[in-house]
Amino acid sequence: MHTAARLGLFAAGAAAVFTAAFVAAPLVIPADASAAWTSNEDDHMTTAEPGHGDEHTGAAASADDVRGLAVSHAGYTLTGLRAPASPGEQGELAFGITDAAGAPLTDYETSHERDLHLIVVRTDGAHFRHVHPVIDDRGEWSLPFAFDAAGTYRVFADFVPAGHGETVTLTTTVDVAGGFAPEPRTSDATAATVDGITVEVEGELVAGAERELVFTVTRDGEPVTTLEPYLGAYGHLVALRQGDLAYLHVHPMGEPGDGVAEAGPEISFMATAPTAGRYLLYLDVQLDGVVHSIPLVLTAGAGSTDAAGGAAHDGTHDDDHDDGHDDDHGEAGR
Ligand SMILES: [Cu+2]
Repeated sequence: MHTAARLGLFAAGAAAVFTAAFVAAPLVIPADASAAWTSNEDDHMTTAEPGHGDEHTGAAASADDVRGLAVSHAGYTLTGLRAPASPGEQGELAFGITDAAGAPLTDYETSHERDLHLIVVRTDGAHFRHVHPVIDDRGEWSLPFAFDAAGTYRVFADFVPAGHGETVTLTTTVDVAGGFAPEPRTSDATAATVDGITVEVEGELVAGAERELVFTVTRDGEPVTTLEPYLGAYGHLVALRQGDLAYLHVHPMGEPGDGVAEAGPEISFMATAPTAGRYLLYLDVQLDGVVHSIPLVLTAGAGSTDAAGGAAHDGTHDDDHDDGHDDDHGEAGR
């Protein structure tokens, strides 16, 4: 998918070489960052970098890498979502995808070993689920489902329509009744432990540039080297932009059996953050037949001038994040 675009972005990002050391991104991004994503109060001149297409605006750059903001895209529409209405209610999550003619879409291309990937996450980033519904002969996708907490959830359907050749990510919301206790992600989290499995991430996210993120998996302090293939890789990474939960372009480096990718303790992904700001990462790994989702949080620094709507904070360099912005992410430096 988007091979040309991806290569182009990779070339743009190649100017700044990936460094293993985690660099704390010092930008202060307010919780309501939507304004900051489209404008910038800095009085620096926007400086176009040689070699970057001048017409390649932030909007164009973002369009390649931001998905999952619309219920309808490229003629495909997510319709008829049904879900349990309250926490603890055992029910079914079901929906359909229609094509441009309004007919149910029944032909899909397998991607990452499935015809459709479904992500369900509460809007504060909590209660992430990555599941795989099954389709019936009328084109309705469904799976048994129960919410474990109240709140508003975003549902993402990620799929490749047969003959379309590109991934489509559609989204809708579902409200689950009851008392809602928000769990906002107010700081970066470069390490987390779930089910006794600890994951630590190294690498940085930079607006408009592809970067490698390396995740190290340990259990009881010991490196895990027995990760099992899951969805065609040794891990699956979902990255969402805090604020609008835009769905990022992420792809694993290598696959089981390629002679390069190893079954841990390190697994790598290439990720492109469309804009500066905080991102919610969810790494799925499979161990002993069980899939575990580990949530992490990273802040992307402002990158090249053709990202973030041309809102470069300093046109003279891409790699220096220590430019005097207050740093409220002290824990990010590990
Ligand atoms: Cu999936």
